[in-house]
Amino acid sequence: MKIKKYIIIIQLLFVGAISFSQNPEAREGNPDNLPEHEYTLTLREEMVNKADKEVMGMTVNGGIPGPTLEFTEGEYAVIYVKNEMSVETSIHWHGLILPNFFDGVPYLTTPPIEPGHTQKYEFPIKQSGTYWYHSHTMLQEQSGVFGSIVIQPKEKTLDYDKELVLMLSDWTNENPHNVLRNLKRGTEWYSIAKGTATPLNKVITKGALGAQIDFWRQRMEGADIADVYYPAFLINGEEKIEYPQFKAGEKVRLRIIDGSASTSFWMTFGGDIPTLISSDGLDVVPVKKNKTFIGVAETYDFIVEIPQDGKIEYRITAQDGSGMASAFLGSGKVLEAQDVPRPDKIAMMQEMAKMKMKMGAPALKYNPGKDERFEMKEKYGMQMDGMQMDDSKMEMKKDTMMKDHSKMNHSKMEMKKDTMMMDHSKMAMEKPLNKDMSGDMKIGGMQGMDMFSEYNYDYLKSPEKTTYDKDIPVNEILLNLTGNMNRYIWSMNGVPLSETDKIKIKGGQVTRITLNNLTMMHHPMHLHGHFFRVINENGEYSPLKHTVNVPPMKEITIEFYGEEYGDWFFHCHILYHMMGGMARVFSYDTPRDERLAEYPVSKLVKETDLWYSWGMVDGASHMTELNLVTSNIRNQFNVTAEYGWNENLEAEVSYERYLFDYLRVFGGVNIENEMEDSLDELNTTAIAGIRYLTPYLFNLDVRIDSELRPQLSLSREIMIFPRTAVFGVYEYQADFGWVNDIPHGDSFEKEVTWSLGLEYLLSRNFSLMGSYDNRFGAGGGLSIRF
Ligand SMILES: [Cu+2]
Repeated sequence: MKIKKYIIIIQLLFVGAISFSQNPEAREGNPDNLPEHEYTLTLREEMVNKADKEVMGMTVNGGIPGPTLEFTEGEYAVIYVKNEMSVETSIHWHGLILPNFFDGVPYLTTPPIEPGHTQKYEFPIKQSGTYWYHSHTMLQEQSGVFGSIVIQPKEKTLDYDKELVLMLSDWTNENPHNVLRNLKRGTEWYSIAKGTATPLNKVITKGALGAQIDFWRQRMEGADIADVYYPAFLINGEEKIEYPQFKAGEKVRLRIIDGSASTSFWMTFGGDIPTLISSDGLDVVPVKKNKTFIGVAETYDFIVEIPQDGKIEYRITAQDGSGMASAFLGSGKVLEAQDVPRPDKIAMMQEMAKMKMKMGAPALKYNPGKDERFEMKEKYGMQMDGMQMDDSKMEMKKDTMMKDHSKMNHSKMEMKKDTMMMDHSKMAMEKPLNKDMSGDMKIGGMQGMDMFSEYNYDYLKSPEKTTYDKDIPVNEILLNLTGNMNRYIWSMNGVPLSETDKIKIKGGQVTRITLNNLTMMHHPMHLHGHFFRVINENGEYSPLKHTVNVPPMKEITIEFYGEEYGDWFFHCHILYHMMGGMARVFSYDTPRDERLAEYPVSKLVKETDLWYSWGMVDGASHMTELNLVTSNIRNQFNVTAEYGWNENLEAEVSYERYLFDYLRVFGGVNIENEMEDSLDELNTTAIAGIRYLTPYLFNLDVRIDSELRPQLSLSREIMIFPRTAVFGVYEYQADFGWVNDIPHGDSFEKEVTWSLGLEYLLSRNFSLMGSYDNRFGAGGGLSIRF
């Protein structure tokens, strides 16, 4: 019923969009004199105590999370946002259908809020449900700028007594900008701190060396689930929180919002199985469901009944098993929520290797202007070859599958859904069944295909049909989700936001987007200002959502009817992925709002291509070394200097340009001592060459210097034990006497340099190291990262 209303409203809006598209301002204000509901949000930088530490956070009205904004459908929201911080900010109203100008993406739709300024947002409330707000300025949401929005329907349709907002979040004691810098430099520290690192000894113990080598061949370290280390996960700002006010027999509507910067959770409930009633603010066909996944920025509403004999534990477990938080509803003895086991990353890697997944789709293409979306989809991801099978094996296969599913699920219904999901997932099943039945297929392959089926959305069914009229033209868009863990660049179709134009969409059309995830990570994709259908097994009753989680190596199709105007942001809601470039602007190609004249969208785009700098100093008994790197998406500057106490020196400054993920060209200057163990003569040469990350993750450097001496070097680092890495460098330089005089009788001179060492990570910034270098000898000391 409500959805029908909603569709009528947006259809009216569409008519409005046509008549007013030349003047968006005409669509704003409160011409119908709706009852106004006013709030003021004050943003401050202040010390907060979370995870047992006082650190600087960003609060809304003094808290993290900020206050709940409560409205009733049909009201007119007037919200003043006061920026008392030292940096500019913004607020986005996540999931609300509102005039483009108030969507709150700075420089795209809305001016940023300068320090000391107050911005007024105003819009009619046209929907009901559970939503939220957060800063859309860089990583401020991670620091605490978020809160919930609850909109009551005009007439209550669901039966419950009380309600409670549960705002989920992840908390770091680090400055979020520093977190991103650490991700860019590729330190292993976060996975060590989380206890999710998979060093070589663990891989070998589990018999997964073959899979590991297969991953390395594709330039992947392993199956990764989450990147950032968080000392705490929070529910309404606490790791454990009690709600004793609920009495036995009361039905409580839980409004759950994942306001995390980068953490998705498994939610489990103690006591009776709760009823899921709504997703992303909109009602769904009620379904009894306990263990439920919530992706970053999604919202789910459940109704629980407080038991006679205890309190319900509502638990969130971080997707990678690195932590949890609980809320308790009611009083008395605890009815514990089910444990969610930590995912086995090594087993995942083994499964993926068996599935012959083709990884390593470029996050950064050589020519971003060239349309290679379809080639990319064909070439990477799930491979069809070698996945055929004969009939008898197929039977056995199905059997195994069924058994596996019944183990996992509790009802025949769910089992059916999972099987359906496999059909949807575009992979092996259909093709071998319909076509060539010869060949073989490994059992593991099939089990592997199941790996991410627990993330399907088939339990979400809209109470009303959500299909569009068949006569409406459809615009198909393919977006491969791409990423590079080594450099922490995230993109779509191999093109980060900074290297692309807006994607044009049209009013009066259905835009159908295929999201094809070619990475090892989940991406919760959010479209501003629209609800889209997430096509699932419910067909015409597929649910409407504003955020959809796309699991690794899976494909999901969404579609929406264009009835807006202006530009709308579409991005991964893992903030660090968005800031790494996984974002697009969908544009109705209507005139830009004049109020944005001073706020070019290029500023927003540049924020996804910032320069990050890091460095390292080693002080050891045989040598000292300095490394400095400054890098953005395409460019990098490097300074390295090694000095042996035995008076050997090599220093180098270089600039490199990334042609694509793995290949860069570079030029620079190198200084070396001429004679061994003597600094009397230093030789300065210009250098130029290429650097390439090879399959199996070796860094290859091929160069020539101004004395026309070619040189080749290879280096590699491998985590062999928890916290312990081995590293090696081999360098071969030849001199054919093209410039230099070489001793009579020789046709060339060679110089071989090599070193081999061990590093033990003490903390994020400190390591113990020991190495042998054929120039400097053996020794040990301390490494400091900064
Ligand atoms: Cu992402």
